[in-house]
Amino acid sequence: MSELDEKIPNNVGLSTDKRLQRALEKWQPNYINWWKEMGPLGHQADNVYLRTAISVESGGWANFDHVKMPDYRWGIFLEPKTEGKTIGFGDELGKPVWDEVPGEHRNALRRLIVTQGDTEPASVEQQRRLGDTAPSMYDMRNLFQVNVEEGRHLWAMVYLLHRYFGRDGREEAEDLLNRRSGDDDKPRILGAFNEPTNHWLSFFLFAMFTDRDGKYQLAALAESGFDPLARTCSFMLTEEAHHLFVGETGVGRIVQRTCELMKKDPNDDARAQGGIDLPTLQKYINQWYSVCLDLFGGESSSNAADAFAAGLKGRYKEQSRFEDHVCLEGVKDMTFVEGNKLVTKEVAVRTAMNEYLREDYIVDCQRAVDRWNKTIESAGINFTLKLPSSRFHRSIGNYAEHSFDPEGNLISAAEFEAKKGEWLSTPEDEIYVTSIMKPCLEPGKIANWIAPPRRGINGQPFEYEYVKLA
Ligand code: BYC
Ligand code: FE
Ligand code: FE
Repeated sequence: MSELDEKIPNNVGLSTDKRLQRALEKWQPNYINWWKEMGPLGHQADNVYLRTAISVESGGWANFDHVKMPDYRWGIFLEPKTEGKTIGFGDELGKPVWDEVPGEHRNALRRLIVTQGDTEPASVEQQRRLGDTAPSMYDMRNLFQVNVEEGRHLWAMVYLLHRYFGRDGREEAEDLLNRRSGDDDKPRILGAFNEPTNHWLSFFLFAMFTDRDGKYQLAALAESGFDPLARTCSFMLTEEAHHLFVGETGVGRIVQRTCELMKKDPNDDARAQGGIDLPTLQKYINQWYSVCLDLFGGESSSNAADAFAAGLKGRYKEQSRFEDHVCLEGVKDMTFVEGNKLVTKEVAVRTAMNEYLREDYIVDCQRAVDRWNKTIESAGINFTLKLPSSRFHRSIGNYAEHSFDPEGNLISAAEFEAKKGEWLSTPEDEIYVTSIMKPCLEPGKIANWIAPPRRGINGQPFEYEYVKLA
């Protein structure tokens, strides 16, 4: 193995691709500078029990060791190529997949890749201050694992830009290091990636809802007729599973602990016991879920129709779940606001592609909520967590300019303002939740507001020293 391949693990022939090497040689130091400036604050010298992908073979992408995050080996991996693969949907169905960027789709593809790439460093920026308030060493390690892998996902998109898009690709790759989450002048591209994530409740909901959007978007791009994009996204999905696990079980552990605290309290008041009460959790669910629904774009979208027609972005599990991959016939009923009423109209199937993806996402979210509710039920507590209507609190698409209650009823802006504090987290909730985020950094110990996990990472016990603080 060459020294370069050792430094940047890859299966893209980096050591023999001089052009790619030159592009990466320029970009990599800027990436490291970005990581040191915007990555986990105050924990760059810690030794963290991290999983590093060093090959795509089974086992090769899950190597565990204590490493300092700036020394993490960010690699470039594509799912191995399948010979004879054909485009799976759209106008070019059945033609061979593209190994290079087709000229007529260059701009659309670059835009998809840049939009995807932008989310990865954004999430690291959003989470950079969380290390100091980790509820346990186990959780701190999971946060940093997610962070380095989001860093690798940025590498994945930058590889595509460098390898397939020439000069403007290199410029876009630089810009991915220059935008900043929440910055007024140069914000990240998509809404949810500029939202503050100031405490671990928001972190877990982010990993639950926002990373889950990532799963669906990556799965849609994994169907792409542009084969390098499809293969890159397929491999990213193997890492994504852990992020979703962190989010879903993180919220699940909060629910469990809240139930325990309620039972301890004479008035069933989890807050009085220093925990996160279920109504507050519901508000944060409403907040993060609605912001993440926006990430799927408008319900009716000509951009989405064009991307499908061109064979660039498919549906979730396009190959295994659908028979008609052309979608020129048929319509989907969709709800619009007209005057002061909700009306149902038919939309061409291709134009509804964002909505189909969002619907699959919603089913997946509901499955997780049902599991949390089982915990509440088992504790004998009468409370049900709910996903709000997909019309509630939206900033993109059919419902953006209107107000809805969590059940999806159209209401006036004044009514929404009056009820907002019951439905979405308030500044007071933020202050309270932030106030209970006391770090708990002794191996085996856990903060009061969350239950410990059932098991540790990679067969290690919960008490394992997942992070050796510098
Ligand atoms: N915020 O036709 P429309 C992840 C814009 S997460 C702000 O309805 P379209 C991760 C849109 O650009 C996965 N602007 O939607 C998770 C368009 O602008 P123009 C991220 C928005 O074009 C956790 C206009 O509104 N991956 O990986 O179909 C941690 C109308 O758009 C938003 C991807 O998103 C928004 N939320 O766009 C780390 C995949 N939504 O044309 C990582 C790549 C829409 O009027 N992106 N706009 O200027 C795409 O597939 C699509 O671009 C979108 C939908 C999903 C964003
Ligand atoms: Fe990612
Ligand atoms: Fe992720």
